[in-house]
Amino acid sequence: MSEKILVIGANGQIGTELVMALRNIHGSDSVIASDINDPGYAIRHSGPYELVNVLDKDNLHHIFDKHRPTQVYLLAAILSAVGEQKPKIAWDLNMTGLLHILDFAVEFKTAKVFWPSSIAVFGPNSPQFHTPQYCVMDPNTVYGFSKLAGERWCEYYFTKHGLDVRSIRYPGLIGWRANPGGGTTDYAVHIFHEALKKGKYQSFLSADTALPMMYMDDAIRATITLMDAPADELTIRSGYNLAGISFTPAQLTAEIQKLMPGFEISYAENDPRQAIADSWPKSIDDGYAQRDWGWKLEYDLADITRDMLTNLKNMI
Ligand code: AKB
Repeated sequence: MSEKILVIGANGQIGTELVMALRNIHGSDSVIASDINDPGYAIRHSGPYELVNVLDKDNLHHIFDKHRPTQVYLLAAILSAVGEQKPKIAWDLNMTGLLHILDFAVEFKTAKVFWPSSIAVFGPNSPQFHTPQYCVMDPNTVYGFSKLAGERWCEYYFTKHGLDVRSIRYPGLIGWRANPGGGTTDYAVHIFHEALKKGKYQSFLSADTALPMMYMDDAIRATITLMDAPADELTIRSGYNLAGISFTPAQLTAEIQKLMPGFEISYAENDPRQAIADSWPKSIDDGYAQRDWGWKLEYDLADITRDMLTNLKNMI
């Protein structure tokens, strides 16, 4: 069957890379990029594009009717740090947007839906190390509990409506093609830009704040692998834990300094993102992803650092 894939939130950190990866696999005309804002050059000139506000139900219905997508990736969301500044808006976008997509996917018989969850579904009473798939989950950010509620909706639509929804609890994502927007893990991208521009960086997280992170190439590969996996091999319809690698700002700094010995780091105090990071796991157990769809990480911290600096050098 030839695919018609709709990616909503195509201009974001994941969307920018996922659209291009999907167009390489399925052909440009099969992947419709969409976002609330105009796309960047690469997306606009490599295939079809629609302006879509996921909260505009009538327009979204029209887009589903027009394209009849076989797969939908819903990536439009407000992340953890901005979510704390605009809690009601974040809840509305993250929840109402998801419910629109789930309803239209049922109505138009969309074969598969992907929706990103996050390590933010865990909270201060979740186990902090090797956090398992199933454990206490008491997220204390709006983003975190919108992701946890969203996972419950995804599993509910799978059970009640037979909708093939798939999801990953992404760690912090690091990539050079697009910037993250409004997250707590964003420091791990900003640090590379500032290292190359100014030779120094002030981290908004403390030196010893360990968080699970993943290189974008691994994250895109994980997403596509999960979406290609046989449905009957998937045992989780909420969101799969994905571990990535865990490191602190101090460890990332040391890795950058191996390639840029003069790079300097300082640490801000009292940044509100510190409390968010402190409520999240330090490392994750992703045994279910390994077992169900053969997940295996490729990029370690040294690989990420080398790749980021090499690619960003040509852009900055
Ligand atoms: C954030 O920091 O909010 C995101 C996430 C971990 O989901 N990158």
